[in-house]
Amino acid sequence: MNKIAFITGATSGIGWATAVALAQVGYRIIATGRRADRLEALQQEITQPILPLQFDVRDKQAVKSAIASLPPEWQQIDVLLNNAGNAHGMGPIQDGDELDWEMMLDINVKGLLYVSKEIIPLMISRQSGHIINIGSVAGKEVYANGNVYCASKFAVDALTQGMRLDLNKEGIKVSEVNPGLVQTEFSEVRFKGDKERAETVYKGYQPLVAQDIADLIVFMVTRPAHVNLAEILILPTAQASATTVKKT
Ligand code: NDP
Ligand code: 8X3
Repeated sequence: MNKIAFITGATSGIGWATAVALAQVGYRIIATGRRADRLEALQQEITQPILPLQFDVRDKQAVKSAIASLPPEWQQIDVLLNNAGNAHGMGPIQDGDELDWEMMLDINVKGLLYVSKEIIPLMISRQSGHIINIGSVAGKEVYANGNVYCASKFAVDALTQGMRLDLNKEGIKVSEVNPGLVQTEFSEVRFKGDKERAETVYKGYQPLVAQDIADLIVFMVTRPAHVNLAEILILPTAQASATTVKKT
């Protein structure tokens, strides 16, 4: 196989696990994120060719120049995994912090757009490709105190539907994976490094792990050309909906 997957947020959690899993089934990996040391560590873990690209998805110019710098042999991207994202803070809307709001909208929504804008033309030129956006159960149901994070993931859901409509005639598959609670660095980031608070999110039930999502993505990208798993909600067995697990 000589396929290429471009993964945003490959330095941790779902993105890291998917980079490793896709490499194991033969993909060459373009791994992106802000943390250079993590990109180096990922390179050590993967035996397939891997190209690290360090940029912040909020920085439009950095996104453009990183993708423009791809050597010709790395430009035939088969899979784009739009995964980079996080929640920042959790609380009632009236107590919301504008910087947190900006981070979530700039990273989860605008960052996804900036990266997609640079990669879609490469896919259109080949009339082929598969874009997988990581949404969330929080993009399907709003939970108390989730307000702006949920809004960012509702936006990912709308963008996925829009991309699928617009890119269908270009031979590009567009899919969305909507996980429930997955134990990653997600809660640590949400609670600004408070590990104890982050751990309480996963106490008393078995959450998903990043590998569960990676396994699903491997399944999605290995379906025949005529099959698109357009949207998948994947929950821990212990979670019935976005609202039934206490998050703090
Ligand atoms: P992690 O915190 O473990 O990983 C987040 C990844 O996003 C990191 O690789 C991080 O890289 C990257 N990232 C964050 N901000 C930026 C930025 N400004 N520029 C570039 N990269 C960035 O969390 P998860 O693996 O859990 O999250 C991955 C995706 O899954 C997110 O979109 C999240 O919303 C979604 N999700 C997570 C769920 C969960 O319960 N964990 C459930 C449903 C959806 P770096 O810091 O190196 O830049
Ligand atoms: C992450 C899952 O339920 O904490 O998207 O919002 S949740």
